Amino acid sequence: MIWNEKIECASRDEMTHIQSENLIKTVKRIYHNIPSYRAKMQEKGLLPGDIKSVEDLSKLPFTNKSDLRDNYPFGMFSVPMSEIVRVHASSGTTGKPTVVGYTRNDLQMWAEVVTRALCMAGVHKNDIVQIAYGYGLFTGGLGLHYGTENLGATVIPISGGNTKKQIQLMQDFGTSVIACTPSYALFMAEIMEEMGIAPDSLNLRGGIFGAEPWSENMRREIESKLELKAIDIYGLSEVVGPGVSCECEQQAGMHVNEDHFIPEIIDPETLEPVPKGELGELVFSTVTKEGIPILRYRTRDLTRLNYQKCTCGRTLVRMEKCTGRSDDMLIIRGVNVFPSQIESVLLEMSETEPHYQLIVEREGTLDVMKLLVEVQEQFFSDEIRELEALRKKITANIQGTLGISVDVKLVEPKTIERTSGKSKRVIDNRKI
Ligand code: DLL
Repeated sequence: MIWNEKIECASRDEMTHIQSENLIKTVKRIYHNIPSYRAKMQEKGLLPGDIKSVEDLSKLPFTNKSDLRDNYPFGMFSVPMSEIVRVHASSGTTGKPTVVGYTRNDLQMWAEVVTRALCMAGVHKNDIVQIAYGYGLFTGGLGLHYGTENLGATVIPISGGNTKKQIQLMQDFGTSVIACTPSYALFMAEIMEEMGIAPDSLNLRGGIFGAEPWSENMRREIESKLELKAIDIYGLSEVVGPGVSCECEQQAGMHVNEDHFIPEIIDPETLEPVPKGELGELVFSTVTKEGIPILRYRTRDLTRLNYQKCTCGRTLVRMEKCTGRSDDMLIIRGVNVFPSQIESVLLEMSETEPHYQLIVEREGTLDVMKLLVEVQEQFFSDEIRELEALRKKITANIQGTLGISVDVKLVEPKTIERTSGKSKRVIDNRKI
């Protein structure tokens, strides 16, 4: 089902028209209400009247995560606090969290885009949706919650963690759709196996997975272990939360709700837009938000855009699965390394689990990369020779893919920390 056919199947001309009208309003709103962004526009000699359509988007200055931090907590809000009905925040890795505020209209818009996303994923009114994203300041839980209610499906608001109970409720309530991070989905599959519960004894048919990067291999693993269709959902708190984009049942890119969030792809070095279809950093401008409208927000996520009409009938532009972030990309001895590449190698090997931790140290002037890898139970042996052979095999496979050496250490199954939220795959101890 397509939730809002008029918008989701609009022609490019219609979409550009809607975007341009709302962009003009948003630029005015921001210029008049957010002093820090006004100052950036003034620096460039720009007045709101200079922005006449989406064609002019690239004239505008960027917004960075640091702008939100510098204006902590509410300095980027464009309405009085009496209009704000909810706040969320994202913790980030360092410093103060970034805080976002929603007006009543914003919450309605957010519910609408999440509902569209769920329909894209093939969820319908009769589904029972277990929401195992964290509820709280994180946008995952409440974001999915209101979108699911708006669709009319049944919500189980269990939040993250308490894995055995999650599985028990799946059994007892007949959960048909699970929403959580992909790494938590894999963890649940592991616990299910331990509990002796076969996936076909459950009613699960769909999974709405996002909030962290995951590979196509990981998708296949989750789909086969949980016997469901795994759908990728994307979003970030600064833009709205989950529902910025989502895959449809074709699993061929995530449709961006571009009547609300206009995407651009830029070269993260030159900051210039890249030619259509090329890989680069994703930038968003929100054009309907009231609480905290944001122009040209640099997501640091790397992807490309596809403007072709999808076989599902939607014309909303699609973004490819994010291959990583321009800033979690590790540069090790001059080589760009994405944690997702390592994950892919491990998933291709039958002896290993996709649970790993990458520890980067600097010894003298040299970067050293240590990789802890969990070995599958049946391959974990007392024979040093066997383990050493396996270690060498993993090392060779990783080196073959990344082009740099890595010090692999095998660890016992289930020893790398699991979380119900975003997994922490990389520990970078270098002081650069
Ligand atoms: O993670 C919102 C969300 C919740 C999305 C639930 C999907 C499901 P933040 O905590 O602000 O918001 O983190 C945003 O997470 O810039 C990406 O780097 C990453 N991310 C989110 N979804 C995906 C995805 C939520 N599907 C940051 N694939 C983003 C890859 C993702 N990365």
